[in-house]
Amino acid sequence: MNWKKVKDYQDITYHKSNGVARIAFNRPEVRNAFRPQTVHELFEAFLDAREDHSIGVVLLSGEGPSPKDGKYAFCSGGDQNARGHQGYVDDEGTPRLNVLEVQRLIRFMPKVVIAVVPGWAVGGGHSLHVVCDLTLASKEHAIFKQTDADVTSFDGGYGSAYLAKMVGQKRAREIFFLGRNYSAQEAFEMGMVNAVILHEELEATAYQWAQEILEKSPTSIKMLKFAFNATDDGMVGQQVFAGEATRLAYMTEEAKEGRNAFLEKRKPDFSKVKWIS
Ligand code: S0N
Repeated sequence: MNWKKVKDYQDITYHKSNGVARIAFNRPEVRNAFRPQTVHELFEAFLDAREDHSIGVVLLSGEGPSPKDGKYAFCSGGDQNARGHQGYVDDEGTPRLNVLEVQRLIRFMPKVVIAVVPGWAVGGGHSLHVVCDLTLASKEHAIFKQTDADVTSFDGGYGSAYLAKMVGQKRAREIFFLGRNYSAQEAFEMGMVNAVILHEELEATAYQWAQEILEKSPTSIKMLKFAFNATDDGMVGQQVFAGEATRLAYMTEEAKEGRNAFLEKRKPDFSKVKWIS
């Protein structure tokens, strides 16, 4: 796969290879829980991947296993040690919930984001896998669990409402209200995991899925992602989809004429443009 490190981070790892970016939580000793520093780094890396025109697919995963007990994790959500009375407190004492900004970046970036789940996906970590476009899970080690109702820290956005679109209302309510553990196979059967993969093949399979996607037409993938999003994202979904439609319109002769006419201080001449139906 020949991953090249993009930058040294404290709480995440960030690599690129052949059109694919790989961003991974790197706090395996706390099951890859995120603190404000982690979220800040995640946001920066996702932004970089979004802006890099050579990147078409982003893999989001978790480093491991834990040096303490050998267990794997995707992410166990917000770091409960960093949680003060008002939220997750950063080094300057500011309470923050910026993980929702990372969710929106994943949701609205014009590239495919795949959650590669090697172990626990819990709480806000579960919500992150939900918001990714696809999820691949380790057959032996992935466990899906929602503890939000145990720790009074609930995701009332994509983590729950969008999950319900995926697995159905009854199942989503069960996941949140009971907070049980679900294996990769159970998560697959519910419709929130795309494939259950042997652990030792998980990373290579994710990379291969990414390469398959990269063979497709980038404009089609981008428009399809935003089309899939649009029905659930209301006016913002429409805005994102329509923004891409406008970008396509900019590429026409018609748009050139509109711009040139303004710059040349004349009436635009659209007479050559057909009213194609
Ligand atoms: C992950 C669990 C189930 C793993 O259990 P296991 O394998 O028995 O390991 P443990 O012994 O429990 O853990 C190993 C070590 O890791 C530490 N640790 C684990 N998780 C966390 C964590 N989240 N924060 C801090 N430390 C953690 C353990 O303490 C232990 O350390 P040592 O070895 O020193 O004892 C199990 O660990 C578990 O249930 N973890 C907690 C999961 C949890 O409740 N997470 C928070 C849930 N809530 C959110 O994430 C909300 C986040 C949020 O930002 C949000 C807010 C509003 C709207 C949206 C969101 C959103 O969801 O994004």
